Amino acid sequence: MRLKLGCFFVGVFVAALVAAALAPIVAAGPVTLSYANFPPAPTFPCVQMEQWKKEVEKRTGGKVAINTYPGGTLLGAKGMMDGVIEGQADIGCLCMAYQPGRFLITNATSLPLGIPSAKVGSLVLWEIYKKYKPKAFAKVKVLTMFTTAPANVMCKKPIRNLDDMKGTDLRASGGAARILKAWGANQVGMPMSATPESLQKGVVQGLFSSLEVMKDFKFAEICRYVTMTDTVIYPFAVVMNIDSWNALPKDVQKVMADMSVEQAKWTGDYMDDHVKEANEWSKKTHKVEFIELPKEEKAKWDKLLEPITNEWIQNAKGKGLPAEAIVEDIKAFTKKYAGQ
Ligand code: DTR
Repeated sequence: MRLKLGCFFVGVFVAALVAAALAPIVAAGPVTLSYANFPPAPTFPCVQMEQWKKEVEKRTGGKVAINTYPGGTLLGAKGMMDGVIEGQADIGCLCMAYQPGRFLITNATSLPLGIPSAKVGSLVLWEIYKKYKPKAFAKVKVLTMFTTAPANVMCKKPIRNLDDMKGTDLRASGGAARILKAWGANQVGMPMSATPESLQKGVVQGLFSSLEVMKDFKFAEICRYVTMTDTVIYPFAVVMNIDSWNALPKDVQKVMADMSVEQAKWTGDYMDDHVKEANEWSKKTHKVEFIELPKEEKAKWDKLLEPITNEWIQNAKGKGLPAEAIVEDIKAFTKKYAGQ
């Protein structure tokens, strides 16, 4: 009896200890994560961020709460990767074109290789990431990747041929910058988030990007002409601080990892649909003229882009990368996904 009573007290004591140890965990509620993004809330990188947040919170049954920071309120366009590595945000969304040398492999998807849509681009990019596991991402957990729809020229003046293009101040970043130079424009580099002010102030006359920005940034109010080139996509990545990732419960990690491709596809679909909607809106609301280049003219534009892929191959080879294989893979994956 005495022994039993002793055991009872020891049991109560141990239970109390365990309860005390667990109390802060239970009381702390869900794991809270910060998610930084550089452009304003209505733009597509932030729309996909909100979609991901909603799904993760739902699928983890409230175990995780994500606080989103659009508009560069936590980290800006160029500081995103390092900010996440340093833990200033748990998660961050970055446009790889803004640091072309740093993301050499994944930026190969923005070579003029004929990726026809954001959906195809996003799936191709994810395949390339998975296959080559670039060192640039060694210090983070990559949650997903996606791309824009192909880029076109938006301008204050009509651009109908290469002569119109010559010397025009146009904004673009990364691989797309090289393209504008090939066409004879005066390329000005800056992140998308800096573009509205530059257009307002007349620093640039237009820009080269996917067309959803005509609506999301209201560029159609200023740029009344679009020249259709459907040239290259811009790749994006969503990365997570490695310590924040390692601290997550395994089942939460699984929810996020399982969403990688799904999120890439969702974003691609959203982007492709949204471009169509933005084009209709631009025509209707601001009478924007969409200029289709005649066949012979388009052939001239395309010819000027031919050396670009070769240049990239030479540069990447010099850095010890299997450059030709990467380009061939991008073409093969594009064929696979465009055919579906
Ligand atoms: N085309 C790239 C990336 C881009 C396209 N749409 C948006 C919206 C918000 C931020 C970036 C982008 C660019 O020109 O920067």
